[in-house]
Amino acid sequence: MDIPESKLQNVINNFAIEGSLTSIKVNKEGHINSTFFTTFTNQGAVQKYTHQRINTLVFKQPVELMENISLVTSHIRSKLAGHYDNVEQRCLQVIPTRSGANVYIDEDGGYWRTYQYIDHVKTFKTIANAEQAYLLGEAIGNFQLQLSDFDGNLLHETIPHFHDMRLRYKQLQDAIQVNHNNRIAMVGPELEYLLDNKERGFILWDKMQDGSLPVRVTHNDTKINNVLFTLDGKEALCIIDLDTVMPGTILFDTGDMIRTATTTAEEDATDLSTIQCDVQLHASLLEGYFSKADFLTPLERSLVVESGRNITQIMAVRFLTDFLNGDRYYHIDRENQNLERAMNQIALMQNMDWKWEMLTQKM
Ligand code: GN1
Ligand code: MG
Repeated sequence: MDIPESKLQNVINNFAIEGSLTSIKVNKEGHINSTFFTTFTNQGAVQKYTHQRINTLVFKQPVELMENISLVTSHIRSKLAGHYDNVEQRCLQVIPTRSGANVYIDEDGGYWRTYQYIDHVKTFKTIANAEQAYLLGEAIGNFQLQLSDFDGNLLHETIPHFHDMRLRYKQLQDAIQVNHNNRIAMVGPELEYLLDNKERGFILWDKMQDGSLPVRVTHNDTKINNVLFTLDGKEALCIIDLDTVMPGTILFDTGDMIRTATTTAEEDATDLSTIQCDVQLHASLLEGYFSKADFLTPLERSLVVESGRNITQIMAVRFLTDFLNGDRYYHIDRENQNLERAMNQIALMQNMDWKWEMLTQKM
């Protein structure tokens, strides 16, 4: 979204930031919110911030969403305090508005928030080696561990049924009816594959509904580029993008972690021959994860590998749905990108199936 700089400056002015604004940069990475980075100078000291206009078509309860983030970050911060001298790199810090709120509402009804920018860190789109995979698994396990004593009832369910596969398949069926610009004609065997694999996809949601999987606090978007690493890549410091922190099964998080950390090609790659689930990365990732996640029930543990396939499936369904609806949900940079994303995810699922025995060997 294009927002005039004067408007941005006005928005930013409403947050409790001292000093003078010296630069504004647009960030293009996320699929949902509009993100801007700024630099301020205050009496010679440079401070950086991240500002986001929350996409209220996706996040219909922005105030509740920020309440969730505020609660969760306070909880994590209390765990970190006294143990690290770089807490600001290990946990998001919400910057309030000048009147002390978590969000600023602009004159057009846009909802904005500001975080302290976390500096001297980097993210990855794919994992380079087994060591990095281990660190990532450890970081997600640690995040879950930090929140394992947090009362999930305190959180709002800001996007109800977010990882409900039954609902996502229903939305796909509806999108087939919408069939924007007769796009169905462009969809090849992808749709058939997803329909053939439908039943298997219900396992996580159904087992959460029948009470056999415990409801805990979940991040719901633990893809690899939401994990901040030190510049030398030797430590995973922080999990960001807490927009979808909600009650759920932790398998949603192991699933997104496996989906994005074991693939040999990023989500937007179009050459399907490059997309594989790397067995070595998978093993190291889970080794790192289990080194922290010592609180799992036997059923949770037994479904961890399945969760990777499952969340890859739900993403394929969601991308294809959005393609058939005319790209109304995910930002795109090129035509047919959502179809290509769906094809990418299906290729990954198929490769996981192909390697299933190896992936489940040590479980
Ligand atoms: C969206 O905007 P981003 O990249 O943080 C989506 C996730 C998907 C992801 C796929 C609220 O997240 O569920 O896994 O794209 N977030 C929402 O890259 O729908
Ligand atoms: Mg997100």
